[in-house]
Amino acid sequence: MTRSEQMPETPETPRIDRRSFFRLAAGAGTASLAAACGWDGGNAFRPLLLDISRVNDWVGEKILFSRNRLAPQYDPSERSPRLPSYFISRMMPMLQDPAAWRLQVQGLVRRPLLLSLDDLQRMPRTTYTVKHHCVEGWTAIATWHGVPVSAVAERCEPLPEARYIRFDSFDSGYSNGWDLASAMHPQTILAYGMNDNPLPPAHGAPLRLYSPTKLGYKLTKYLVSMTFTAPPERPGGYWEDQGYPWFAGV
Ligand SMILES: Nc1nc2c(c(=O)[nH]1)N[C@H]1C(S)=C(S)[C@@H](COP(=O)(O)O)O[C@H]1N2
Ligand SMILES: [Mo]
Repeated sequence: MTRSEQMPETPETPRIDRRSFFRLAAGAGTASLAAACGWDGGNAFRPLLLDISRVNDWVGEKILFSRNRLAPQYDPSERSPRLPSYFISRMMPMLQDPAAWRLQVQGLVRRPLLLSLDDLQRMPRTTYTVKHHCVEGWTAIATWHGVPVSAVAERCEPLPEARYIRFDSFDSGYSNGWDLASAMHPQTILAYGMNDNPLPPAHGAPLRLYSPTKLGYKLTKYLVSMTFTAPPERPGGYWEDQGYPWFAGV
């Protein structure tokens, strides 16, 4: 992995005026919106990608978000030969005692849970081969294996007032806030496997959030807990707090 892939992304302040907001948003689904802008996930479009995500934040929350819109899947033969790894820490975050690791499910739930990796692997399993979009400009196709977040929600029984989930990691304070609808999307999973193998340390072992409908920085690696919250406590996130789009749909 190259040095630059590990360097923190520089926060930018993307600008998009209200008129282009409306022009871009009019009548377009989020996928065709990206297509209409000529975005193919290529390297040259980083600022554009950020702008599209900004627009999607608004489009996604206010008009077009559909919990059933599925991201395209690929054949395993289309996997990228190498999946770049990205983490903010200087050293790869590793657990001292992996056997003692548990996922804590807490907050506004009827049944708080403490789940081992075995527990998670015994729950409903989803596998998909999808494209990852990092806001820095790289994309990569990989296969992910895990349990849908919705299956965990079914077990912990969120209270009616729960609207968000905060995902926390053991990677020096990296976290992300998600709206409940995005978290309940069928392709939002807690992944413990990648490309038919256990999740490698570089990609968030033992457990990371994954979704092909969000930009990479929403996908919390090195998970330790998920906490259900209610408004006005919308949980922020490592990049979100520095001005990156909170909804961050692709
Ligand atoms: N804990 C933690 N999760 C993280 C990050 C991080 O630095 N720390 N980086 C995010 C970013 S910007 C991206 S693109 C993806 C990268 O996932 P990968 O390393 O498996 O390719 O993880 C996301 N999740
Ligand atoms: Mo990223």
